[in-house]
Amino acid sequence: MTRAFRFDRLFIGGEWVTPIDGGVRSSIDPATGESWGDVAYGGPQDIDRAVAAAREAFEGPWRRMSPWERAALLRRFADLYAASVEDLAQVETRDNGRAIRESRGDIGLHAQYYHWFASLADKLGGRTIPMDDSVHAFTSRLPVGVVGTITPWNVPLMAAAWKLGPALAAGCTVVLKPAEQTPASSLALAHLFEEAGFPAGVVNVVPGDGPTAGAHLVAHPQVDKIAFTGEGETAKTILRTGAETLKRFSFELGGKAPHILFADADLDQALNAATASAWTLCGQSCALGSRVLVERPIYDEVVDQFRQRAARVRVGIPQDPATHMGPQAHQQQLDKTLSYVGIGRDEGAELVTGGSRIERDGLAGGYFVEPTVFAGVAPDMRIAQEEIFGPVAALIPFDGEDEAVAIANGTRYGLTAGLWTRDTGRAHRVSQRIEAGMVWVNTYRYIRWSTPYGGVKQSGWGRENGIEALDSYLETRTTIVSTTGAFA
Ligand code: TXE
Repeated sequence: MTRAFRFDRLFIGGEWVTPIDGGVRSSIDPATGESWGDVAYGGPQDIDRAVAAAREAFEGPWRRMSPWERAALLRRFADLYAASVEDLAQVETRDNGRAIRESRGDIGLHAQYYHWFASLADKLGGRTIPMDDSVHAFTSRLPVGVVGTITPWNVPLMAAAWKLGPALAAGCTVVLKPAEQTPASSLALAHLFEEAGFPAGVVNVVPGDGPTAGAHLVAHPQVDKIAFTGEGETAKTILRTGAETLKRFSFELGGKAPHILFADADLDQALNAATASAWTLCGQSCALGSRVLVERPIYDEVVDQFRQRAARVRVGIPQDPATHMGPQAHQQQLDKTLSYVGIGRDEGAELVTGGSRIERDGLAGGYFVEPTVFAGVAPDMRIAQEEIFGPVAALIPFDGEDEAVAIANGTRYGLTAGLWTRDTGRAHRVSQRIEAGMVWVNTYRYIRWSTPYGGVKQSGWGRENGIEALDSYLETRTTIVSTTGAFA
């Protein structure tokens, strides 16, 4: 690592401060199960300080700054981010166990998210509304104010980029509370905001526990909006906590994505995507195709290919560039995944391969689990309905388009979906019928700064990325000016 980040302080009001009612505790390396360093976490009083700093910055220097100056700052930050990819990737991989080759690839894209939103910061105009001659009516777009961003442990830096980019471009200020399991990379991010020269208080980073620091941020009357990524049940708790202050919410809440393989697909490409999607990030991403729907004529071949390809996944220490798949990010997630393997067996699904913790030399202390494949999965089984968040593929057979669509839509989720076919008409027919915020055809998990991302049904509210992302960080004000001075 070339850059020395410090993790034992909170970043509030432009300063590195010791927690008032939090503390400092070990962060666990999921590859060893042991502490790798001390990280500060905040309590409610620290959240109060951070919100006060964000409010002051919002009312003062940030609001006074012209949009093109805000854009320039965001670009400076993005350049620093681009120059720090390796350092950030090392921190994230140490803290959440993602294979370094994946961290480098993913984090290598983030600077462009910030650049793209910077380019929108000075283009957020309103519109003129045609009326009669007696009034001039127009709208303005205004920042919602102080935003509390609550992020998960699977992709802390990506979740931060998706929220901070549009929030800062819109003119909001931010209190970022990363997940308690993986707080370090968000504190590294704070160093870059400091170095870029952002006014004090525009971005504050306070790691902390969900039910204390997180809940306090949600309830805070000086916070205008919560941008959250995490579990659906947590979102419902957040809604109840935030109801008293009627703040704005955006939610990105996971999925159980159908990845549909029709018999006429380019099978090699489809299998590359479907197997990568099963094991990327050790299965810990809401976008992954955890339900693989396979048309009956190719079902046996696909099951066999999954078995063979699972055997070729290199599970290992995440810092090793040769490693494909690291450990689960923390002990509870490992336990959750293993418990779902038991559930799948009890439900009568066929365990084709995997399903166990890996305890061979060098990996014994970590939270490693085998790439796992279930065949003969029925659409209503729990392993086909509930988000496991582990490297577990559920292979479900189907006959024809109608059944594929019915199975695809048969969960409470609706985040992403993929389908593979050489039939262009079918590609359009089926993709139009799928209940999901994002549908990929003959590709999978293509996500960029400019492509709106978010869920329907219980997968979320609102969109991240794309111009649409700005909507949830802006209010519309309508101004009506009389041209006559007469009250009519
Ligand atoms: O998520 P939580 P968990 C899914 C995945 C995983 C499961 C559990 O299936 O196995 O959720 O993960 C903060 N008020 N996803 O329990 O609890 C918490 O501190 C305010 C899907 O870790 O939702 C953290 O910062 N904040 C997902 C954040 O919420 C609270 C990503 C997420 O934690 C809070 C992660 C409260 N009362 C898990 N309670 C996705 N959509 O990608 C917790 N938090």
